[in-house]
Amino acid sequence: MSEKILDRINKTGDIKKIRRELYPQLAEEIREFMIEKISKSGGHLASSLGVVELTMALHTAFNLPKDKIIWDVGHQCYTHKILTGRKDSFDTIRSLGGISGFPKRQESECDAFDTGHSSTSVSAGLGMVNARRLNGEKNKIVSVIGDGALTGGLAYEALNNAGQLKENFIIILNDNNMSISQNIGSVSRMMTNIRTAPKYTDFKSNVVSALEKIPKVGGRIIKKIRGAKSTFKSLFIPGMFFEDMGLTYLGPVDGHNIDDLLFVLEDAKRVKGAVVVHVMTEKGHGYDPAMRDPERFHGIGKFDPETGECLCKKEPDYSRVFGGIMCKLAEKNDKIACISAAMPEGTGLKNFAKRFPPRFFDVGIAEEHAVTFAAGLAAGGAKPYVCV
Ligand SMILES: Cc1ncc(C[n+]2csc(CCOP(=O)(O)OP(=O)(O)O)c2C)c(N)n1
Repeated sequence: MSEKILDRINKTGDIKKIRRELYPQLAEEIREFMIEKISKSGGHLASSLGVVELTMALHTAFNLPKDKIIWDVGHQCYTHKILTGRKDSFDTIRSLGGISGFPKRQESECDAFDTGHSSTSVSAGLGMVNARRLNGEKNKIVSVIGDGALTGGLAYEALNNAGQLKENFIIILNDNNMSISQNIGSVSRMMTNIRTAPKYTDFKSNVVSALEKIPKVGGRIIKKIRGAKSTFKSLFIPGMFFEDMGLTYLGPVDGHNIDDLLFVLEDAKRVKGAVVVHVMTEKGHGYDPAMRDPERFHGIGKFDPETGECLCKKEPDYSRVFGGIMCKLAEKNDKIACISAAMPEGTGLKNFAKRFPPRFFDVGIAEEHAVTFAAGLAAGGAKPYVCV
């Protein structure tokens, strides 16, 4: 049997010793490892499978633990744990006394921030950037936030604040077009527009390389183009929304292509101020059952790694009982409405949503908004239940 590259990954920084052409094989081995382990313990598999290459690129481009990576929610951190000396503890993941399924500072000096709740990473990262200045340090700070987490208001409060920043702060937008379920709302629609827009980056580099060939004049035109932000860029820049907030936007970039990721990360390091790197990933990437049903594999119990079939008992849980009762109540009372903050499945309300669509509201990962929205519904005579 040929030697596994993953056998050479035992502590933080080991990935940097692996030859670049072996990275795709390493990514495959990490996925195999993760699927095998999580099939026995259960866990957040689909999100972690989606960021294997992104995590490898981050660990190559940055120096941990000096540089800091803040994982939003933290459920996508399995590759990060594998690359930071915790591979051999994976048999204990999510069990009493074992390693956590989320980043934990007490577990590793490479876990920069304890997470769990969504949409906090930009605030936490911005705080660290300011602490860095106060301490006179020079390390890099990277927040990784999903498109689902970007439906949470807290993220915008932080982006609004970050727009004024004069020093480097890298925000990776991990866009897989999914929250736990389908992502909702206009931010999600905006992302789709960005994804389908003509590739600004390709266009830009084509124009620049064509102009560079023009002696003398070319350089001057390039400078002008780079300066003409609002007029020229708005025509082609998909991330104008971020640029208008005072952040630099780079991307979109293929999140499963490590060379492209490394290239854009080097660019991001040079930006003076906050920079959003828009990375496109696929939830569940590399494992057919998870790619077919990323929602089921978001947080899954024990399963058969060959088929992806669930091995857990189908006993009714609290959420399912609750969902059933809400349906019964709603049959009798047409004022009853349910509001979920991106958790229709987790709150047992999928069936309610299907049966009473006008009375079901998925408001995105936005609990504060959900509660105030419910107060508004109640003022209008409805009987709202906020389910988080
Ligand atoms: C405040 C809060 N509300 C709800 C959740 C439940 N939750 C965990 S992950 C997740 C979806 C996150 O989507 P995204 O950020 O796009 O990451 P992905 O799973 O797609 O990688 C949700 C709603 C949470 N962790 N925190």
